[in-house]
Formats: sequence, C-alpha cells, structure tokens
Amino acid sequence: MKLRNLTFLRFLLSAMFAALVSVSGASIAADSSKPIKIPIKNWSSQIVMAHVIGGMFENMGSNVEYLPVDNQASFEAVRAGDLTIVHEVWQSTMQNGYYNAMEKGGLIDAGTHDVVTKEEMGVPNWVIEKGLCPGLPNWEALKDCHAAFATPDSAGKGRWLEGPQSWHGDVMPNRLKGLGLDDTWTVKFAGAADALWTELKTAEKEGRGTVIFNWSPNFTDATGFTFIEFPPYEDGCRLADGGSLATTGCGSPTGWLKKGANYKFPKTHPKAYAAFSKLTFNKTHIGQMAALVDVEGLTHEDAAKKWLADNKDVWMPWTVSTLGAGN
Ligand code: TMO
Repeated sequence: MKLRNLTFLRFLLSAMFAALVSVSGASIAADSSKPIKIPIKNWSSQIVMAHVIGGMFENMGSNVEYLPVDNQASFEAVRAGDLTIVHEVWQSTMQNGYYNAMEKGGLIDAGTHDVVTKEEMGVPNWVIEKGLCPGLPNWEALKDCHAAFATPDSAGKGRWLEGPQSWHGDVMPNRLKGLGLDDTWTVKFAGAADALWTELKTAEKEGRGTVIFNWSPNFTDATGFTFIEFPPYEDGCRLADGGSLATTGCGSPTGWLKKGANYKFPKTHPKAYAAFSKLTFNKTHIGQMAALVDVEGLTHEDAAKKWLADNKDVWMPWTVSTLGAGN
C-alpha cells in the first residue's frame, strides 16, 4: 500500500472511532446532571476513595459534590437522600447503622468490595520486637505490662489510643471493663486519624510502648503492625447489641466492606449507579489510597488523581455501560 493510502486508512479509522465515541457520549446524557453527593469522613482511604469514585463519575460525564459527614450519621443521610452513596461501610463498626437505614427504607445495598476487613487495637511490630509486653499479641499479656504504655495524660495507667469517638462509640472502654483491665489501662480518643500516625512516630522516638486503634486494609499492612488477639467475637457480645460487661471483652470480628446508595440513584443516574455497583477495591488498592496520603504526603485530591492515572486498567472497565438504549 502506498503511503498516501495508509494515511487515508488511518484517517478513516480515527473518524470511525470518533463516531463510536460520540454515540456512547450521547447515551451518557441519560444520567441526570444533578450532582451525585459523596461523603467525606475522617480517615485517608475513605477520603481518597471518595475522590477516586467522584473522578470516575466525572469521567462518565456526571457532576459530583463532596459533603463532610459524621460517620455514624452518614447512613441516615443516604436514606434521606442528603447523600447519594456511602462507599466504605466497615462491617464491625458500621453494620448497625447501615442495616437500620435499610430496614427503615431508602438505603440500598450496592455491593461488596473484594477484601476482608479488620478494625482492632494493636501495636507496631517494634513493640513486640523490643519485648515491651512479653506475650503479645495474646491480650492476657496486657495484665502485666501497663507501665511501659503510660503517658502524661494517663495517670499511671497504660493508654490505648482509640480513633475519634464518632467511629465506634464506647466499644473500647467497654472492652477494657469486660476484660477486667480498666484498673490498669485507660482509653483516650484521638481527635482525628492523623493523631494515630503521629503517636506511632512519637512512641518509637521516645522508646515507650503504644497501643493504638488501627485497621486493615491500611498503609500499616506494609509497614508492620500486629493486632492484639482478644477473646473471640460473638454475635451480641457488645453492649449496643444486647451484651453486658460479662461479654464486652470480645474482640472485633473480621468482616466485609460494603457500599450503599440512596434507592433513587439507579433511576436518576443509571450509568453511574451501574459503575458504582460494579466497582470493587481490594486490599492493595485501599492500602495504596491510604499510603499516598499517610506515607507519601499527597493531598487527598492529588492522591486520587494519581491513583486514577496509575490504575486506568482497574477502574475504566467498571465505567463501560452494558445498559440498553435510553440509558
Ligand atoms: C472506620 N475505620 C476504618 C477508620 O476504622
């Protein structure tokens, strides 16, 4: 084939491609231009994932709006339509709020991420390696080592640094009582997740022990963190589920990570809803989203942009519509 013909063939192919793109572009217009309302909570993977999902929606032609929200209030907000989605529902701390909103009507299940979750008190690995509490990760080791975990605000008791109280209320103070450890250990609540990571650095510098609340998937999966092994979780062991101080010593269960949506979302934004219900992040993805902020120091927005740019092969297929004409 002559060079000119080749050039023409290229032109023809790209014109055909442009026509295809504009056909799918036209059908995208079936989604409402009203903004999809996405919650912003107060831990890194949740915020980065909010912007990742928002970026996906924008790439599909939708408008998005980000709204700061209290974690436990967010399920009722989805039910009422003040939020369109929730994208990180952690079973062990949020299933009550999630299922209550579903039972009242208005919040629907939008699928499950491809990951097993854990939210639990634990220690950075160097605490174990330095022998600051011999016998860890078995919780009974805590009976004899509180002194190495005291801080100026703990009145001689060992300190557990919990996350913000809005994450799971009094589960951890009740844990200490249920285990009979509240004479020698106390719980302090962090103002925000950042305080947990600062505590890891400070304690290591000061050479004192530290017990913090943490979760997986998180960036600490890669940096070395061990969850304490408490008595096994049983349905109903927590106070909020009908338990008593005889049972609140139970540990956290492993669990799922779910998504939820307002029941109107599939109707107002069929394509965005289809993409949202298909998307499923795994342990590596979620760990990366947290690490881009908490290890590499990017803003949440920049972290999301970088994650989207580096992972087109992961998320683009979810945005390809298989819905019929008119959607
Ligand atoms: C809700 N969280 C993942 C921070 O435990």
